[in-house]
Amino acid sequence: FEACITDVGNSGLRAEDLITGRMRPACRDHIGKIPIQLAAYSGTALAFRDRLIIDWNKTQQRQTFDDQKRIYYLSLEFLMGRTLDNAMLNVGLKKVAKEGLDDLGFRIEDVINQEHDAALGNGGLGRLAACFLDSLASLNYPAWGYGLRYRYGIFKQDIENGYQVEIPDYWLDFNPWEFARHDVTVDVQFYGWVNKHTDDDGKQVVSWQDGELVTAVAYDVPIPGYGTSTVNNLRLWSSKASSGEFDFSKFNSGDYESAVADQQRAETISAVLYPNDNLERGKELRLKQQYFWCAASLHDIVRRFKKTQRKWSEFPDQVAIQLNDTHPTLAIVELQRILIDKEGLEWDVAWGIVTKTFGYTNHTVLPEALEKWSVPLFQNLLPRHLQIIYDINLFFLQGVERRFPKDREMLGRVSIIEESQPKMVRMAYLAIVGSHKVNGVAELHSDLIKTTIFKDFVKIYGPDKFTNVTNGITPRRWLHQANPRLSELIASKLGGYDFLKDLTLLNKLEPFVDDKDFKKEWAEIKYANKVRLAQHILKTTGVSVNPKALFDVQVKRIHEYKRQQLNIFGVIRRYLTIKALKPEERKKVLPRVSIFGGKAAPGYWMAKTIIHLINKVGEVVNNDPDVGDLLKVIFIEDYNVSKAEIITPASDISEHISTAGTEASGTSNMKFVLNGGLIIGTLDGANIEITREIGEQNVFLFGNLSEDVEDLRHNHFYGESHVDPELAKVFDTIKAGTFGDEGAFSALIAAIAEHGDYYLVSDDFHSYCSTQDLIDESYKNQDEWLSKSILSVARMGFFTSDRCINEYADSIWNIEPLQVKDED
Ligand code: 26W
Repeated sequence: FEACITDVGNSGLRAEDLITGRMRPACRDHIGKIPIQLAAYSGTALAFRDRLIIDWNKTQQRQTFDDQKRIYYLSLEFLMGRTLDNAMLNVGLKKVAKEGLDDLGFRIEDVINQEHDAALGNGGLGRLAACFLDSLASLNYPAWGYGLRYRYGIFKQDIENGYQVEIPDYWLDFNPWEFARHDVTVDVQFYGWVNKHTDDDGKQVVSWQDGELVTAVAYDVPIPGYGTSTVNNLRLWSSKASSGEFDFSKFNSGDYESAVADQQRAETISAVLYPNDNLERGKELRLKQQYFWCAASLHDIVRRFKKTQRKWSEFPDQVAIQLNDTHPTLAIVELQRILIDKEGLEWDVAWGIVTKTFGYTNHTVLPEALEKWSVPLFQNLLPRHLQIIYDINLFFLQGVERRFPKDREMLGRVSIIEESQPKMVRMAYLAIVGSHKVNGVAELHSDLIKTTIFKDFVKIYGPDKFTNVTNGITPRRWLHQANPRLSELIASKLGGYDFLKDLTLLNKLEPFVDDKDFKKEWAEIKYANKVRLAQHILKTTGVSVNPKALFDVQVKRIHEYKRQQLNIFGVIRRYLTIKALKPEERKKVLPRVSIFGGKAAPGYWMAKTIIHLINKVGEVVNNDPDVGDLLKVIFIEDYNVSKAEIITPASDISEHISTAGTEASGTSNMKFVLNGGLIIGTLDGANIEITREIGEQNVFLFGNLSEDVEDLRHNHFYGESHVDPELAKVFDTIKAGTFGDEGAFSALIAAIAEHGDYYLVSDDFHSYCSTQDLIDESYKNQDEWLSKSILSVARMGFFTSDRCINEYADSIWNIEPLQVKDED
């Protein structure tokens, strides 16, 4: 593959030639010898990249010259997906490229599809970071993203005999969107010991000595904005053995193997993205990744600040750092360390600067996801940081004690150090103490963190430190790119594409809700999107689905709290209902295709069991002649960003059915509604705000409320047996071996029937099923359904990540956009 690209380069074929069609005959011959679509992709990508570089340089110069406050977004995950289509949109020459490629005999879609997804993330948190980068650039904010350049992104998922199999995702063979900056490196220290001594002036000096060094090398990725020439920077760090570290003595003495092993150990740090979503496992390599990335980023930020020769007190006026969950919390400690150990500031002065600089976003209340690191692990890997954490904790607890002298238990509850065996560092508490603002990602979630996991901190700091910024999505990728025909139809009514920059303009669609022709086109577009998905399903699974059926989609990470098991149990009930009907009664049944997709963490056995059950149900249902087209069950392999771009526009109903109080926000709910799909959901996360915006009559809500969840759980243990009778029938069917070896699914059933049903599957089952029945009825009235779809889209303006970024900028970062003048 690499050779092909080199061939393109050696052939003298200029990237621009591919686009404009001015290809010399010699090149035409040459290109015939290599995988032609790849050559077309690389040529097109390089051409657009050339254009981006110019604006990228200008933007960086402008931001340096202007020297305004910048926002640095620290995230261990950036789930970018593909870049070419987005680059074409933002550069604004997609039409030219399309025509050029057409002339050369290429379809632009095929060329776009050549690109490997940049899948440096697990799910919601990583994709949110990618949407934020898009909005920051589109709104001209001086912003940098900082992350890790994993050699392997999230694994590729194969399904074999109904089981998930993980394949490594090596994605860097040819990546035209990154620029190695071998001139930008940082040496990062690990292990070693702390030396405290008094210098000649009687001042205490602390230094961290020995241990090992690993070098961080910067790779820069341009982030173009839409409708502006701003191109921001995403800097990803890659690890390699430090040149000081590569042990030439070993090498020369013939100990070649161990010299190479050292090198590999260094490279391991940025080798692979941890595939756990919402589960903390406490692995040393993960802590190494976190420190490596925080230290390199902080060093870079401080280096940039120092060039301006400002006083340290101005640091928070120049720098805002946002922590995307607790993963980058060490950045707080690292900045304090730099200021006191290296720059010689007094503790209190330094700490004042640190707390004004950081903001922390919480993305989950699940207890198993809250990061804790064992003190002995810390002591070994980052001895100086552990001391600083102890000091932060000491001063914090002293303050708490003064304020709440009577509450003896408070200290133990809020301590950054948990007094367990072994002791643990509670990263969320450290993040709160070290930040000036803490935010949740949807209203309910922000309320929940204030009343549950962070309740004591609200008492200590007062409510103003805690705020809400409801998530959003970029309409450029999730409407215009994913659903070009819908975007075009909207633009035709709104008089242009301004809505892609100001999504509230969508409300101008409301008057068209009774426009017959408009509705017809709206329906045709949905149908065409369903046909496209049906083709994908046929190609990848061999199952033919009827695009006229209701498409019911649940795509997201597989997790018990997201309740794909509730969905598949509902599907089994539907299957049993159809089977029990007489042939003439079956004619009245509305055909449905239940579509699932998503990855399970490799070590999450229960999630893997759910995938297995979905596939086994599919095998039986899809081949049952009694059922035919009335029900199909599909599991789409390897769900990722580019598949989401095909799936999202094709749904009639999508499912957002987490146990109330468990899904912090959800963002796919927003994507589906923005594409004219309706949703079935619980009163959880952003579903609540979506309902408020688009109107209750346009959402299918069901299930228990978050305030009742605790009591219900309690009842499961102390009340009588609770399995819903309809659900019990489903369990009996599974136990009878209808879907193969019943033993394979016994744990899934036991979790509900015997082990307390933590996620309230049985409690919500009845309400879920009757709401699904209501959906069938509603879908039969297509005219009304279309009205709901149009009205919903018209009222989705709030959920753009542009609004969200403006809220962060105003209420947390205190930064202004940097206006781009025409002559720039
Ligand atoms: C330490 C392991 C780990 C890894 C990832 C713990 C937690 C995470 C993430 C915080 C999980 C995540 O992606 N959370 C999702 O964040 C989205 C963006 O805010 C929300 O929309 C989702 O509701 C939330 O589950």
